[in-house]
Amino acid sequence: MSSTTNLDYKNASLKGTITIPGDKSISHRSVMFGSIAQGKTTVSGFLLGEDCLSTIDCFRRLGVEIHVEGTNVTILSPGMDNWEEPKEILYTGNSGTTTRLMLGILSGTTLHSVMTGDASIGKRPMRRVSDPLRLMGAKIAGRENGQYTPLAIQGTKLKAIDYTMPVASAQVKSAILLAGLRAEGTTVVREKEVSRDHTERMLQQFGASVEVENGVVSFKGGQQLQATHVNVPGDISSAAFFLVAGAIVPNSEVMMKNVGVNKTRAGIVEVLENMGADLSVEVEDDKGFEPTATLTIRTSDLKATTIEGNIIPRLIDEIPIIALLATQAEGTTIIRDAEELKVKETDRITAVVTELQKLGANIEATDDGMIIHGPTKLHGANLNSYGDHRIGMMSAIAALISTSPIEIDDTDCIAVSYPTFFDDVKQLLNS
Ligand code: SPQ
Repeated sequence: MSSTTNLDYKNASLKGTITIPGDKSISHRSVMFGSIAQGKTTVSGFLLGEDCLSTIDCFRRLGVEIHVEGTNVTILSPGMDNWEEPKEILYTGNSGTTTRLMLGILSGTTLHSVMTGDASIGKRPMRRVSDPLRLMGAKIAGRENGQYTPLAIQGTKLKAIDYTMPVASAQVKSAILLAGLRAEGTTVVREKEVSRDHTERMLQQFGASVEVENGVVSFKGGQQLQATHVNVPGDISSAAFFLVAGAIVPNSEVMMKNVGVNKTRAGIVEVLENMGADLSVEVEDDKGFEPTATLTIRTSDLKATTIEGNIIPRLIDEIPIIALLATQAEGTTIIRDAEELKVKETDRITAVVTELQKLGANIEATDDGMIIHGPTKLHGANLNSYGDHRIGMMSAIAALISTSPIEIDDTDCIAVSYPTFFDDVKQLLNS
């Protein structure tokens, strides 16, 4: 347990423009792909969050030279086939994306490696990745037959599989596709509900040929990636906190430029629109590998909604902050089909419901989501982040509308995805 933060925002109002830091999912992948490709890859707009720094650290241990200057990153790689066998354990910190995608990448090398992360990573399921990788021939050992870290990987020759995803997960899909890079044959991944597609887009950006049709991704093994430049847009999952804040804090207007609005990530925009939020979306770039937009949100009269089915993977990380939004909407909001929340940095159904109840919200947990009756005035309390960045930020945004101060235990975890979060809150309050 670390830093406790006491937040006392009386009569808050948010005004101004903020720059949302780089997308976490794309930043991770830029380092992974830049390390796989031989030569020099440059990245701009990189997220300096702890999770992405863990990814950089892992690749440095594999002999990849990586320089970070502000949000610009230069990757000088000997290419995946020339990586060094790591002498130390690869430490993935709090990052599920690093752990699961690295598992796929390392499986197809000739190297022996061991990966581990923090206490939260030690509880997150890895069989969802190690099982399909083993079908490809991967040699992975770990606690409970490869379910939990530490994981030991003996790289080996892989063969392609045709895999139907049992859960909607971009991490599982990406791990299989990345293993498919060095597999013999064509790897096929079938999704019932489409999850974020940054891996498919970036494979193409690095010169690979990938087919995507009706939720089926096909990718021929043995392709060499070509080093390139990656421009990382602002992270919609981070923007989500200020989209909600702008909608629920009185007298507010918040503008965010250069936010990634890839359809497989932007479910929160649809939810805000369905709830009647005063939101404008001005598309800036829809030609590049990742589309971007300027988002402007103003204080809104909100009505309840139902969130279920195939939108869930497109907003899975935004559900904690959407739950707070729903406490301020007229009527009953239902969130279902979101059982994946239970295997994130913490059980996000239990954490969200417990913490919002402490503030006086009328919210109950269900097996696969939550039910929220609104609107309710929220009051102060002592909250726990459970070491989960998204729960920490949801709690801090709640403080902007609570009638008395909110104290949050362990806000250091916010640095995992949004190290400048409190600076941006301050900037909007002072504008
Ligand atoms: O990397 P990590 O710890 O798994 O991060 C989270 C988050 O809230 O930042 C989930 F806890 O985001 C995942 C997301 O939930 C990032 C991700 C990706 O980059 O591929 C995919 C999603 O996970 P999943 O399990 O649905 O594939």
